[in-house]
Amino acid sequence: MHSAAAPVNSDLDPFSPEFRADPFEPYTRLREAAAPIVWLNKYSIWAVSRYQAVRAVLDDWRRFSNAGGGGLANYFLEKPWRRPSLILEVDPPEHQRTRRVLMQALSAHRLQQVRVTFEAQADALIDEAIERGALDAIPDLVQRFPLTVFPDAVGMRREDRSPMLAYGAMVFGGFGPVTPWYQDLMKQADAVSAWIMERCQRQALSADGIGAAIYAHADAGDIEEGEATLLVRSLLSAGVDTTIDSIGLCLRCLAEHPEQWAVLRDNPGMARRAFEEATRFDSSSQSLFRTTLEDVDFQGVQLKKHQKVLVLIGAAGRDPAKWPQPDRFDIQRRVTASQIGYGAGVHSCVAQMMARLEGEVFFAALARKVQDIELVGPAVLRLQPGLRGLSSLPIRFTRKTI
Ligand code: OVV
Repeated sequence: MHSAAAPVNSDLDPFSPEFRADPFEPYTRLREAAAPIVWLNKYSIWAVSRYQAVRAVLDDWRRFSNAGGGGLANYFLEKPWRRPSLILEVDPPEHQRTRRVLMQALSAHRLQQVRVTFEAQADALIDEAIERGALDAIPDLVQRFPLTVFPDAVGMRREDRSPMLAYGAMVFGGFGPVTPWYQDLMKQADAVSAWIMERCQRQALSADGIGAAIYAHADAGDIEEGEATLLVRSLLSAGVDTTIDSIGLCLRCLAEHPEQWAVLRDNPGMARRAFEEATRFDSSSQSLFRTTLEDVDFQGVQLKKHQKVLVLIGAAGRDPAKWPQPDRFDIQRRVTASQIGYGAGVHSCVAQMMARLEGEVFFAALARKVQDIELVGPAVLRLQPGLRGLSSLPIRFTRKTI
């Protein structure tokens, strides 16, 4: 006679400033724990961190649901702060219907059409940055690129778009715990949400953008008009901060690894691979959530129905069981086929080809124009819950001659 072993548990707090300042050491401890899934005492949630276990959870949408919400909040038990996303926070079969619409709106043909304007914008911003001398690359360069090209491609009008960043902070901060910081942030929620929802309406969008392509599916009867509005909201929620932070972190990787920068600078055609490696090594999306739909036996560990599971894709990207020398940033590494930075399974990032296009275009332009990247001050990470990203990256570029 014996009872099941007590689950492995941990006091680590993945939302604490200490953890967020350096998640990679605690990731190692979690991966090396004696079980493939670990109970986090502070939040009463499970966490997976090994590559194989992360893939197993993400590939198992029948038991690990998205309908319980994209963050720590459990929508099976509590009311969401905004209407749940029609793509992120639903399961198949509903999910396929909305996913198909976004897939078509973000088609390869569309990406090919926008590439030249992305390139022109990257060229102009990088030229300006080189001319300025020392600058804070986050506000003065990196933020401006996705904040220009992505809403332009969606078909939003040109105006001060900073409410998009405020909204993104709420959406991604809202995936973490309710703290005084979060409650303070949410004081602007009504005003910022109203600003966003206005821009998601059909009449606010140009006739030839990604937004209009989504509304065309409403005209075709594939989705309701109101669903089109919410799918545009998904683009505005997930489409700007994610790439800003990933491009910012990739830029820091290159600045801190001059030998890798030299390889890229001499081969601008490697820009896509450099961004791909940064998306493994240090990406804006470090974690996501699933919620169990039933009691689950996960590789011998017993989970109960409606429990939250933190899926640490950032830890999976550093798993030595999957990646040789995982803590080396190496732009020659072949990452794409096993990339986990965009998630995996039915919910893997629907706009990942757009994200890759932005990264490729940005770093190819940088490689063509810049000789040296000099860090002129300390890089500063945001330590509040939300995406991983930099608030500051003081840098000086020197222009390539010939
Ligand atoms: C992947 C993601 C992140 C944040 C928001 C959404 C999706 C959304 O669909 O609203």
